[in-house]
Amino acid sequence: MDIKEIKVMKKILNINDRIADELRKYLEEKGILYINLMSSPGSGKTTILEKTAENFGKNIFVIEGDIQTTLDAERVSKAGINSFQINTGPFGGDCHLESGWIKSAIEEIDLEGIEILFVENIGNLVCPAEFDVGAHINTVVLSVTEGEDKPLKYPLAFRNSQLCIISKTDLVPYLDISIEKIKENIKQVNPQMEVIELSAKTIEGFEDWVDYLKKNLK
Ligand SMILES: Nc1nc2c(ncn2[C@@H]2O[C@H](COP(=O)(O)OP(=O)(O)O)[C@@H](O)[C@H]2O)c(=O)[nH]1
Ligand SMILES: [Mg+2]
Repeated sequence: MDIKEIKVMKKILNINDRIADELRKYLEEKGILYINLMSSPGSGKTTILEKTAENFGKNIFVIEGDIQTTLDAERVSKAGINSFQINTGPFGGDCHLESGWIKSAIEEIDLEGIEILFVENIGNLVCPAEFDVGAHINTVVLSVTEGEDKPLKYPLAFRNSQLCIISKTDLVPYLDISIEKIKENIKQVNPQMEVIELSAKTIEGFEDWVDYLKKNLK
């Protein structure tokens, strides 16, 4: 029996990656920091954005990605942040955002005076990590309720990101979980990854996040 083998030696730059590179450069030139927030549903992304408006400032813009509803856009809008909602539901319900969709959104929004553009990616710890949206910083939000093993079980999101926010730290006393163990597991997957621990409820650790943003402004 003949077995045919195709060896893919080099990743061919696909359209998504090409647009992602263009976006990264475009926002760099405009002096706007571009951050992609990825996580499983409910880890606290939208709450972090609401509290970022309070603690960093309102000169930020959020592109919200969801399969259905404009609920998150409404929440950040109540917090005083301008936003743009992308829903994938009407187009097949994709579980991630692609760079072309972000580009189309950016063409429609006014980024004058904006210091940071956030993408709140669709809640899913798998698919969004496979699609470069052109962000300067990919961030994984991992809440303490999700368990210590998630960096090991979902390594791509951690490998393709520069920052991990360990969220909901106010809940640690009620859980059988060690933040040190989570950090060890992150290190195993991505030794370079920066880690910030915070609670968006009590605001403990939030100044580290605000400092991180200020340090990385373009
Ligand atoms: N105890 C606690 N709850 C939080 C914290 N951050 C978010 N939550 C709650 O977690 C739930 C999901 O948060 P949300 O921001 O919608 O998560 P998202 O799906 O990642 O955007 C909400 O009920 C929030 O009130 C936190 O720091 N501590
Ligand atoms: Mg959300």
